[in-house]
Amino acid sequence: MCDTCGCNLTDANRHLVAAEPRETIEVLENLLAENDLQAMRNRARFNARGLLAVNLMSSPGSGKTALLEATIQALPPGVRVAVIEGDLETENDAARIRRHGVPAVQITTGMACHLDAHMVGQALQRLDLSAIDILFIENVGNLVCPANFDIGQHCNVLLLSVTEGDDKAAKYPVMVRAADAVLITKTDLLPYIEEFDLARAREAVGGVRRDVPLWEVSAKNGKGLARWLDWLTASLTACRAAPGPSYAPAEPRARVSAPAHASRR
Ligand SMILES: Nc1nc2c(ncn2[C@@H]2O[C@H](COP(=O)(O)OP(=O)(O)OP(=O)(O)O)[C@@H](O)[C@H]2O)c(=O)[nH]1
Ligand SMILES: [Mg+2]
Repeated sequence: MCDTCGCNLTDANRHLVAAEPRETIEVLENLLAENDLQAMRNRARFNARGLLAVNLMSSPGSGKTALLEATIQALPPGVRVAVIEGDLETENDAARIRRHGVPAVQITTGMACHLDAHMVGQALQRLDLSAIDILFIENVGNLVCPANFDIGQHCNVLLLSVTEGDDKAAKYPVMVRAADAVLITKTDLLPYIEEFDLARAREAVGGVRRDVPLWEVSAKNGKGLARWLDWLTASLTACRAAPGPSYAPAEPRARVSAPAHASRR
């Protein structure tokens, strides 16, 4: 499906890759290297402004936009927020965010199943970064590819909803490995979905990463949001305490590590 990350391989074109694997790998490596360079530029811009960039990842419909809407309403006054929305098509999610009086830029990726650093770099030109404390980037709904592309974010937040089943962390471990925090969403539906076992869901996450902070939240009834908001505001403080304009990660793909407070939870 995706134009750039290699997941567009099909039975019809697989022989091309098999015939020339080295060239294919080289092309993909070059694309990733270019992406990483742009991601560093994005991150340098964020650091120059002292803003925290949070990348939200999940499968389609897990509640990323709903969580953002609830977060916008619940954040302390004075924390200025903007959102970059990624979807294959439509302005729907950006429109939902703008209804809360928050600036939102919609990226429509067409065929691409993840955001890349160049897309985000272009979207940044439509935002006043000096007027933002936390920039949320809602990635395209997909439980694989978004984890592979650095877009300049400081932290990755993975959403797993109770409607998806409790085994997703085990089946899609790449996402868990990339996550700085995991949220189990739509917990207000737990009484109606007997098959979902919270303990099993936690075990599935813990089986991949023991140290990742994990909370249950409901955007609908607001339960669990307080811990998420605490983590966000503490992450903003930690991010601002890091070196500013001249900051650049030692390794191109390295993210600013999860704030120290996060791993203690
Ligand atoms: N009951 C309940 N429904 C929720 C909750 N969060 C989201 N939903 C519903 O789930 C559906 C999908 O929510 P979205 O916020 O659009 O999900 P998304 O992850 O942004 O979806 P994409 O952008 O398409 O990937 C909507 O009908 C929401 O109203 C929740 O906490 N509880
Ligand atoms: Mg959405």
